[in-house]
Formats: sequence, structure tokens, C-alpha cells
Amino acid sequence: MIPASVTSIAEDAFDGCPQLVIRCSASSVAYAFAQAHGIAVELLEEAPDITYGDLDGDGSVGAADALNILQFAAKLAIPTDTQKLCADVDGNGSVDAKDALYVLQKAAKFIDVFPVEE
Ligand SMILES: [Ca+2]
Ligand SMILES: [Ca+2]
Repeated sequence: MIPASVTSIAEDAFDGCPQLVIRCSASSVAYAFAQAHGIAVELLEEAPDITYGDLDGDGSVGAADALNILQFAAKLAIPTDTQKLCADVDGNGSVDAKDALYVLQKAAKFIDVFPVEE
């Protein structure tokens, strides 16, 4: 398979592979490449379900996750696309201190769900 992180493929990369089937997601460069070159494509599922607020992926929402969000907000760390999605718990399109506050509220059980989940 070809991961979504692949952003360019040489024109002749698959010459001599008539049985080739590219496994990729519909939004990937590999998919567009396959379409353009008449190569069979087997579509992969899109990104797996995410847990809002769980930035470190330990399965729970806690203070460490809020800290991650603050680091992203302060540009001390660069979030991946998935992390950006997880971190924007109020769903306003940006990762900032307010998202961290929501994560802390959820960790302290002041709220049950994030605004983005309502
Ligand atoms: Ca966590
Ligand atoms: Ca936000």
C-alpha cells in the first residue's frame, strides 16, 4: 500500500507491473496517480475514529492532553492533522487555549461532552 504521506510518485515507478493494485485512500496522491495511469485501486478506509481531547492517545482525557493543546496553541509543538482534529474540541477550526480549558473541564468532569460533539 501507499501511505497518504506520499506526495509524489515517479511517472515510471510501476512500469512492468501489470498486476499492480494500489491500495490507498481516495484523498491521497496515490489515488490520483492511479486514476491518471489506469492502475487498479483498492480503496482504504478513511482516517479511523478519533477521541476528542485525547492528544497523547492514552485513551483518556486529562491534564497532559490540555498541556499538549497549550503547546500547539503557543506554537511550541506542531500538531499532526489528526491531533489538530482531536485538539479542536470546540470545533471553531483553530487550536487555542479555550480548547485546553474544555479538556481540563472534561478531565475534571465539569462537562460530559465537548462542544464539537454536541
Ligand atoms: Ca490522554
Ligand atoms: Ca478550537
